[in-house]
Amino acid sequence: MGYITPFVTEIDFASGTLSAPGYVIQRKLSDMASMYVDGDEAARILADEGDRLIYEVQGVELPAEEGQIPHCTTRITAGRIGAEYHMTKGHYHARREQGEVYFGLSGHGILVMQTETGETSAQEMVAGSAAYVPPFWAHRTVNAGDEDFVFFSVWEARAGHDYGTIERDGFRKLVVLRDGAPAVVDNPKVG
Ligand code: PAN
Ligand code: ZN
Repeated sequence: MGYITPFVTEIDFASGTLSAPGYVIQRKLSDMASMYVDGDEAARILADEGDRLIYEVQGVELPAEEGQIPHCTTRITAGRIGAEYHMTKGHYHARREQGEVYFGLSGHGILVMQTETGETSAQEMVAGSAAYVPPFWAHRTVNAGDEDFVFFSVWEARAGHDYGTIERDGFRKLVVLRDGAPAVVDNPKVG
């Protein structure tokens, strides 16, 4: 195993900014337009308003080896594509038996999860919420508020990320604005 000396990272809870990020990833609407249920509205925004930042990830760089514990922040911007709130791409872990912990730092989110056998779950997250993503559950976070939603994630280094299954099949549940509030509804495009 790679030898790592101990270190501390300072995190700004409001923005998710790390004092010394090993990497920063930005996901824009153009990176994930096809994941929103209202594809026409995603295309209209890209054409009329230009691209927009949906979320940013800042993490520490660690070797992808047994025993290492990667961790990062995610900041999802506030906004919607049609009725659907800004969200992450979402994924299964490539090694399905690996779980994860999320910890809310600021704002209001909904953690949407599902299994390959058809179960679904949607958990509210605010500052101070520690959410458990059990093994075998795909996970996506949604900003259900009107300010940034920021959370911290901790997982095992060999979990790996399988984005392809969600890109192909989608999530069964969507988080949309309905009657003035966020609502978790069935995805009409997933049978
Ligand atoms: C999280 C996510 C992060 C971004 O750290 O990777 O929130 O979401 P996507 O990976 O779906 O783009 C995590 O679940 N890591 O395993
Ligand atoms: Zn994960």
